[in-house]
Amino acid sequence: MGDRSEPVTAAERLGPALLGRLPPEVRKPTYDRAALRPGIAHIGVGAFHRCHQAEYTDDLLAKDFDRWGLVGINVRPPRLAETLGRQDGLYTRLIRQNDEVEARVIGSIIRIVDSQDSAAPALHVLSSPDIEMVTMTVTEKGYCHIPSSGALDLDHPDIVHDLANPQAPRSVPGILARALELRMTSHGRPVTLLSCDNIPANGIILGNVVRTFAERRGNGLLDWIGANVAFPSAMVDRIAPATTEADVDAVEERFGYRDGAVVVGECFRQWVIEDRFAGRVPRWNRVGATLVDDLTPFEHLKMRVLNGAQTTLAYLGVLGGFEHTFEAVADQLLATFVRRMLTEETLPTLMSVPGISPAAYVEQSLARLTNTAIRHRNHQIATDGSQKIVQRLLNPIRDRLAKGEGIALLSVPVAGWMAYLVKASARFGRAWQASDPFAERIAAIAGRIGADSEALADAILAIDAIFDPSLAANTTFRAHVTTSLDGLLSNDPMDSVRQVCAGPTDAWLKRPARSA
Ligand code: CS2
Repeated sequence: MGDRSEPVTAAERLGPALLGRLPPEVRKPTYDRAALRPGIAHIGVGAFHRCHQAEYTDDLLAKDFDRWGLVGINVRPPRLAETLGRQDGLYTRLIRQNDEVEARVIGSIIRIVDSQDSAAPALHVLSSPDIEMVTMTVTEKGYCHIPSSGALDLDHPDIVHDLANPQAPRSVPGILARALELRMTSHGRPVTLLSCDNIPANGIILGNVVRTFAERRGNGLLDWIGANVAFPSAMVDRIAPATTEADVDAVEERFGYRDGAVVVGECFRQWVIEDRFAGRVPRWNRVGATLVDDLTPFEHLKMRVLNGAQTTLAYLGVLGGFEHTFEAVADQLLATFVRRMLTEETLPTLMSVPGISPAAYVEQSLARLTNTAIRHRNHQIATDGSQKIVQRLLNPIRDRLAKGEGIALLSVPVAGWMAYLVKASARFGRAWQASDPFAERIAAIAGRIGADSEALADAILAIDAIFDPSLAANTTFRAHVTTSLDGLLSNDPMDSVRQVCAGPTDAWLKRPARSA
């Protein structure tokens, strides 16, 4: 990184005035930013959006200039005004592969809107006739759906609020339904709402939650949506961990300017979008995105393999004392476990994917996770596991059980998620702070039950918002989860991983459970 030549305070901040004076190794927008007009709105301007959809849009503007400027909206913290806002939407996107760094300033975000205190600023943008495409990365829990069924969670406090106050919504589904209502009653222009979150059939789930609101309005909104709004599903991929102070300092040390909105990602990127739109659409397919009729095989591949591996390494990694993914996958035991799980159990559940060899995809995914410059914390990936394990682990488990196939390996990270939340509870000494919508409920279960693994597993499996009752009742699944949880809560959690790796998995199931 070289020595810091000037104190931090002396460095100029990134902004339009600096664009002409950037160091030559930093790529910058080649198009006329001043000519851009708002066309796309994005909700949830985090590291992932800045590393993915905003970069694709920047590529498109460079290649095939059109007016598609992005308006970035946050309806939850952090506020954007102090970072991206001060920089006129400009930020540095670093691609890192071990010791190599590639830097580029992205120019596609032309306005930012902080709408954390009230939905009004977001509604103003989303209902504008200029906006024809709304993309979003609002995290899995932002959809306020029930993970096991995909339906809107009518007991969610924000949903209860929004159904009672539809004109001043708080939740993403409530905000979108209100924006559509405003569009219907003003200019009536069609729009595509494109989810870019890692939930299965994300377009269907988004459509479900928004339509549930519309139906209750009873003012023709549901029919208007049917005729004027598209909810395509999409699979998005690029590993882009939360930015750290060290990343911001690294840009300053290396390139000499201050950028409060730096993002760091890996080289790999992928975007597969269901070809079903309303209104005008940015031609992202001209810059690497793929349009398909059926997204399902792509999303299963990505969520079950890449995300399944990340989630497995995150829980087993934390339990084994590893901070980041790349450290967990460098451990021989965990690497062996995750490769066996993916090849023996996950791969056979995948549909054939046009143009991709699933076996090669597994190897490529594992290789991506070894990148030492991507410092993805296991605790970050472990966050909100209740919203992630259905698509990453439970769906492949369910598919295998339906065919009478073994699930000994895939059950281990499910128990890993349980052990992670149990160990975060007061009763188990608050080993770490866990963030998950079900953390409190599981802490209460742990407080009540203590160290009886079988009773713990029973009580957690009874949470039907996560575990479909027919899966929870399956005796094979229950037995594997209980045995794994018992091992993972022991003083040597890695020993149970070692055992399952050591031999034929059904022999492992016959091991007597450690007494609670
Ligand atoms: C990660 C994802 O935090 C997580 O849940 O598994 O953010 C993952 O890095 C992306 O889906 C990669 O495309």
